[in-house]
Amino acid sequence: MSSKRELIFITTNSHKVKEIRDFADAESGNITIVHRDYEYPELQLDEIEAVARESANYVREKTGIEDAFFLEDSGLIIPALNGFPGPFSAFVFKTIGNDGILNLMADKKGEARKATFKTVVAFCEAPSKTPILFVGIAKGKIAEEIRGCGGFGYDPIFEFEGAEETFAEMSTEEKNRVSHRSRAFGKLLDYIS
Ligand code: ITT
Repeated sequence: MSSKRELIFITTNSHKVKEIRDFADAESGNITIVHRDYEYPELQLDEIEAVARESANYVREKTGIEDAFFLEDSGLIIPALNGFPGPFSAFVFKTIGNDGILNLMADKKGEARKATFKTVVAFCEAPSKTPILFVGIAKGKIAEEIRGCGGFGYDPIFEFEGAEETFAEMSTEEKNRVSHRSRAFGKLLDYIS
């Protein structure tokens, strides 16, 4: 008989599932990630925390899900662009993409290229409980050009601080060692263990 605990992860993004599964296997071995590909509306709120929390509330109410689940909202924050694209990262990626971000950053040098990835995991333990949030960040900078073909989304333009490579030039294992997502999810693993 297996003593593994199942944890439902609600996302439409298969790359997120791979990263979370790999991290859970490496860190715990006791957690089975069950992927539910449920699409909920991309809420346009000012904070990534609010998007994660309200998305979890939406899923809880709309689906009537009884089991514990989590979802997460992530974004790229560029201080030199006043925090853009932040909570609007999904829309911005679909519209202007990595080339558009590089164009907006064309005149930014040195410190002005700093950027932060942020993930907020929202965990619902039971239908009657409000979501608990776990935040993870990864600091780095916007690369001068698109590099690498691993990862997804903004990975080809994000260089983790102190690293030569973009996230797209790293393996999943390497990205998981330092990423915003693994840091946020690691806090959830600590909470439930
Ligand atoms: P779900 O909401 O269904 O989970 P999504 O892809 O819409 O999937 P987000 O809203 O959290 O996920 O992502 C916002 C944008 O940021 C989206 O364009 C992603 O591709 C991008 N993104 C999120 N995490 C990333 C990461 O680790 N590396 C690079 N880009 C990322």
